[in-house]
Amino acid sequence: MSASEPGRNGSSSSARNGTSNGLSGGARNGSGPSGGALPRTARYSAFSLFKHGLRASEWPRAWRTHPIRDSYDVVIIGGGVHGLATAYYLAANHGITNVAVLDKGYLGGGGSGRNTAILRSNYLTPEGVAFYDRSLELYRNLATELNFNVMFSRKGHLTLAHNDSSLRTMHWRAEVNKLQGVDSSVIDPGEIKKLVPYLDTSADTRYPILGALYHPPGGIIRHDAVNWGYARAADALGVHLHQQTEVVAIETAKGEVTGVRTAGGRRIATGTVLNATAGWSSLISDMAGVRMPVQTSPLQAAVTEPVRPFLNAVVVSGTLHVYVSQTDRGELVFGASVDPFTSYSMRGSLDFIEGLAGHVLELMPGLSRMRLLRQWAGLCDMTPDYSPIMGRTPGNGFYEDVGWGTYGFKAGPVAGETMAETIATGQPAALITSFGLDRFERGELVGEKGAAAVGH
Ligand code: PYC
Repeated sequence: MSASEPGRNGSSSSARNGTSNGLSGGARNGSGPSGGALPRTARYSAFSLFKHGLRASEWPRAWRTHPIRDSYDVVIIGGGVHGLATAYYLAANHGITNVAVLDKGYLGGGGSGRNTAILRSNYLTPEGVAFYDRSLELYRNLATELNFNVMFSRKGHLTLAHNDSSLRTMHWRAEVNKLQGVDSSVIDPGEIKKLVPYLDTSADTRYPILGALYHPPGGIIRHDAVNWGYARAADALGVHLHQQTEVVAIETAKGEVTGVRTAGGRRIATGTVLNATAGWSSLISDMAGVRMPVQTSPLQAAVTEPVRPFLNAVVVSGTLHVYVSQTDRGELVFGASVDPFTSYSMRGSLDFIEGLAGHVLELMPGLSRMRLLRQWAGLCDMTPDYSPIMGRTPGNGFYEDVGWGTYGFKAGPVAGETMAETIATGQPAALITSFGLDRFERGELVGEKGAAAVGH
């Protein structure tokens, strides 16, 4: 590729191959859009499945373990979808491969494996719509890009309105979406019933359904597969993934990041640290001396036994504080609003499950005999305006990709792509310029509360 040729996704080849940030980018290792060959990795295909079946041979491990190096160009704290995607795009788009992802637990064990895997881009602000729509586009092509079946299922997404004020917000969102080229419209109860026959759309319920924001491109995906797909692809490009490696300190000298320390007593030298954690993001930021306007609350979810496919769309009701979708295996996945207190607890509560069951039955009385299998919680870092905090902080070499509230999983790919560009070039990527920490000083908030699935 010549120096003047634009790279993929509009990133310049100077950003990809060398950086104004002093990070050593090189030629890309061969990964690429639309499933270019990933080095050192067995490609998954019908043929390789057949071959492995015939030989009864083991599949190679999806990613390797490595000794921790004394130094890396970039250290990413947090091995969820954001951290893994950033590592992947640093390597794939910018040729920066001397990268470590550190996680205090296991890859995808935090919010990335605890969310309800709903994808959508029907947000309220132009900035939010453009950002999440790029994520949806990346998600749509992810299976091919990563050569990993992430089970994206474009079911369509319905946000129900049970009163005039939410109907007004649905119209508002639909108009903002359309202006950004995103397919959303308000539909009436008759059309809703056709899409989801099991919904009680009659007028004599406690909260009659007046209409819905219908967003056909929305859907669900298999969240673990997304994490594993990015981990495998990042590993294949040379990124080191270190699980059970908790960061306990970030070292700085004269305002510049110089390294991190792990709970195991290791010092890792680096000039660039990305905080891609959820739940503990404000504690990690504190280590670099950066205060975050973030409060952490649990968000609970639950899953039922599998039943035959009957639910053709993701259904959300803000008034009843519930969302529900059916996985390809047939389970119903439910969630609600964040718990009304701050906490780091990831346990489910009886109170939640009782409220959830009552609300689900108001929407779909036919589900009264379904049995719940499991419930759990994840941690949501809520910001004052429900938009994330992304980009470089005043501490040189310290980057933030935090404050995702209840939107984090949806944003994984685009957060990875834009943070990789921001780190590689030293300039905020165009899609994240509104999400900097300094917006709180300037009072230029990006209010996305109105696009929350349910009231929080
Ligand atoms: O914003 O669609 C959403 C959502 C669903 C669950 C958590 N957030």
